[in-house]
Amino acid sequence: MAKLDILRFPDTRLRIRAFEVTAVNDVLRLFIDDLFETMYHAGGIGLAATQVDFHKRLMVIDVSESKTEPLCFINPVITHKEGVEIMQEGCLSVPGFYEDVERAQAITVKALDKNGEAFELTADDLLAVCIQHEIDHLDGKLFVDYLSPLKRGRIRRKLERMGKDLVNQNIRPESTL
Ligand code: GNR
Ligand code: NI
Repeated sequence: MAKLDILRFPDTRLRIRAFEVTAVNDVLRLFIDDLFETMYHAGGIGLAATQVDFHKRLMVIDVSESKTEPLCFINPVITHKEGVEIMQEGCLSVPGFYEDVERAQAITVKALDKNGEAFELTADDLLAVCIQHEIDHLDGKLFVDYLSPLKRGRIRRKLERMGKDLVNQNIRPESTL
């Protein structure tokens, strides 16, 4: 297992649109383990492969308090959206910043699990928001893209000014889960 480095906004590699996964094999499963390890270590509730500079459509989530409900989504597609919800979001690639974002309140998503088996899941509230946030990453999109250019610019400049070391050691978004 290995903990991977998380890219930070405004790194342009976060803008790459991830490719479909074509084979779910042992090599991919080892990488999925690394994604979980990286997410748990960073204190996040989700992590998309894009955030560790791996551009395949793959993401992991665990929104449980106990951190014992790992979910893995390969080639996820949202098939239904319902309602609207505003939630304060954070992102491991935008450490230390939390802003309100409007998304669908409930969704249905279909994907492959880590055994390559298709499944469908209906989710609402935090899990629904997290799934939408992670799929955005796979499309090269960040929650700051929903903010005003003024707010986004401020966040960008602050993150550019703060040292990478300071950010990685001291600021983690888990405080707003
Ligand atoms: O840890 C995270 N918390 C969070 C809170 C509200 C909405 C979305 C998220 S996802 C984020 C982890 C992350 O950056 N995933 O890409
Ligand atoms: Ni994120």
